Amino acid sequence: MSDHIPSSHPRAESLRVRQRIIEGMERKVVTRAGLFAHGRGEAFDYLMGEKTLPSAIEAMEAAVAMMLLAKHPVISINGNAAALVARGIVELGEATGARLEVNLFYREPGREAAIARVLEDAGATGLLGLGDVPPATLTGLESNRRIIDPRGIEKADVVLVPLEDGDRTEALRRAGKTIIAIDLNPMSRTSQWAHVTVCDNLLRAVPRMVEIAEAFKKGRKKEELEAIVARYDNARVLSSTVKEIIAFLSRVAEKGVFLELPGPGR
Ligand code: PTJ
Repeated sequence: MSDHIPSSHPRAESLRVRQRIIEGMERKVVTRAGLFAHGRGEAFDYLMGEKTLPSAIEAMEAAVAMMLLAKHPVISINGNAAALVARGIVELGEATGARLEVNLFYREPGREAAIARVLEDAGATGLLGLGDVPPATLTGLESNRRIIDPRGIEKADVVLVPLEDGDRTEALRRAGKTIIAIDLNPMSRTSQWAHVTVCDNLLRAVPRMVEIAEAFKKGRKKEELEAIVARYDNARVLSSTVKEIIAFLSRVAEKGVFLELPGPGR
């Protein structure tokens, strides 16, 4: 089907990404609501010019520093994340020492296995959240996301939640975890509840965070990582994100036309 997207199409990359989500849905990796979530993300990406904003880089550096300093970092994975950035997530886990846990909002028969397959094909080992041990429960949450792995999210000190529901971010935070979110919408409940919000497209943010992790491991001492975390303030960074979006939109408003969006990748 993606063969039908001509590479000369001005939005070819965006259409290919959309196709990955659709194919993910056909293979049960992505849930139907994941299509809406993706469309919402696309709209916010437009509003930031489909580019990584400076505030997102600051958030990524704090996020990576937190993950490298953590005792039990975990990356929580849902359908959209697996369909879009499976390999990147595996690399981020390797680069930061984080374990990978499948955690779904919409638990439908076959989905966990389909997501596990995609991740394992991308090189994942030791996946958590697959029901091979009795699960633990996150208190204060009624959705399926309350079902967590006792070896993973339950004992984690830092949890990265790419594309998340606000109520679980809140519940995880109340459970004493440090939460890192990747979410294109700076106003979502997840963005507002997280300790660190990377307001960027998963497609750009995850590979960039892998690069940052590799660079930090080579070039930064523990105290330097601690200093990055200590000076980070999510409210200030989210406020910068909104100002950067407004500045971009003001430039578009001045020009009247703007046909130079690069596409969702890098
Ligand atoms: O796979 P499941 O069953 O766990 O379900 C996953 C979805 C995504 C359906 C579920 O978590 C959901 O309904 O999420 P929401 O509440 O729609 O929130 C999705 C958020 O992710 C929105 O704020 C979007 O703007 C944002 N988003 C969508 N695509 C991307 C994104 N953020 C970063 N990168 C993206 N590519």
